[in-house]
Amino acid sequence: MHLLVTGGAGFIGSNFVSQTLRSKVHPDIPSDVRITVLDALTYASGRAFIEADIQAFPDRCRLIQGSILDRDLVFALVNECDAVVHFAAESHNDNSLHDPTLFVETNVNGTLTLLEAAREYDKRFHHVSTDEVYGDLPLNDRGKFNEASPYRPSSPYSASKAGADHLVNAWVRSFGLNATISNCSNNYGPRQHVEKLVPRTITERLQGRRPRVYGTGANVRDWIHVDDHNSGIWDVLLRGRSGQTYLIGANGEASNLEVVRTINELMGYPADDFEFVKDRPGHDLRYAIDASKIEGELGWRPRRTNFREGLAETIEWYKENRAWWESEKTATEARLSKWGY
Ligand code: NAD
Ligand code: TDX
Repeated sequence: MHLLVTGGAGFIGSNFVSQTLRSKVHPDIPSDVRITVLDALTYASGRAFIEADIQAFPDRCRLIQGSILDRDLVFALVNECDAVVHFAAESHNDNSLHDPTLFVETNVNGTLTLLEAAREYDKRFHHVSTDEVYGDLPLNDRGKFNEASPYRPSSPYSASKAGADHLVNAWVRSFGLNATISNCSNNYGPRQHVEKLVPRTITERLQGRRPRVYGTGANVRDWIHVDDHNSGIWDVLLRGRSGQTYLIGANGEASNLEVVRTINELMGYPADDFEFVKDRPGHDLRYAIDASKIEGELGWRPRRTNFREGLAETIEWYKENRAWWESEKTATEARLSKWGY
């Protein structure tokens, strides 16, 4: 099996590539799977992770630096592979509020280019999406998103991901493309860019500053370890039905205050040693996933459900990998502080 993994140098994609080559996260990964990573290597990527994989598996992994918007390149690479796993995206909500055009170009037009290539060469296509396409849920409520939830995206980022989802479904219906979508909740784990809540909080502490909480900190996210997300992607890739959407989530609801307090405690600081900063415009209140479809139909189960333990491991990873994130940290903090965060 030859996979074309777009965005395979990013947070979730690079974990997917590394774990797949080592036959981890899922028991049914074909032992001869080969991977071509197509990644533009933007600020959010970790080239070093893929280079290490290429060194460990020179016959099974390669990296093509290029854009999913490059039609000739995309068509050539899709033609060579058996299936596309599409992670590539601009992924940060705050950035999307400041440069929406880039998000629409990458997330919508980039997906369109890939879909056209998959249609031309009749390839299996899996689109990695987010629960944010469904907007948000009320705080202090027990309701959850499921596959029938209406699309109601709030930010330019989530609107661009919603647009891409609609394109995928239209290519199934209109052209008979063999395609699936997974919409996952907030991931955490190693290799996530320092602009996101968990790594930002950890690395602020490691550089001697206090974490920042947007608004009141009451907003709830449904946390899942990146390995559990990737095991779900493998289930959908191997056994998902074309035209179907599968929601992936691990019952990991926590408010931002709870996340920051837990990281503070795990790192030896008083729980409430953080600063409140301004709120994100249009800030989604709460996400929560009902994963019963992927559990019932495909037998997927999350394994890394102890969030405190997962956070402790993630903290260790950031302590041991300063060289990777420190180079991005200064620029990221300059950007976020300019916006009042
Ligand atoms: P990320 O920002 O860490 O990585 C994105 C990768 O895409 C980077 O390596 C970047 O270089 C690459 N990329 C960007 N533009 C490109 C282009 N034009 N051509 C080729 N490559 C390009 O993102 P992530 O957190 O790993 O998210 C991966 C996917 O999963 C995204 O589609 C995102 O919407 C989705 N998702 C993320 C989460 C989460 O919590 N992080 C949750 C649900 C879904
Ligand atoms: O310093 C911070 N303080 C803070 O309170 C940061 C960086 C964030 N926050 C808040 C904003 C959100 O309520 O924490 C929450 C999480 O923020 P992000 O890490 O920016 O993630 P979010 O906006 O929830 O989106 C993430 O999950 C869904 C990913 O970035 C998306 O790619 C994914 O689709």
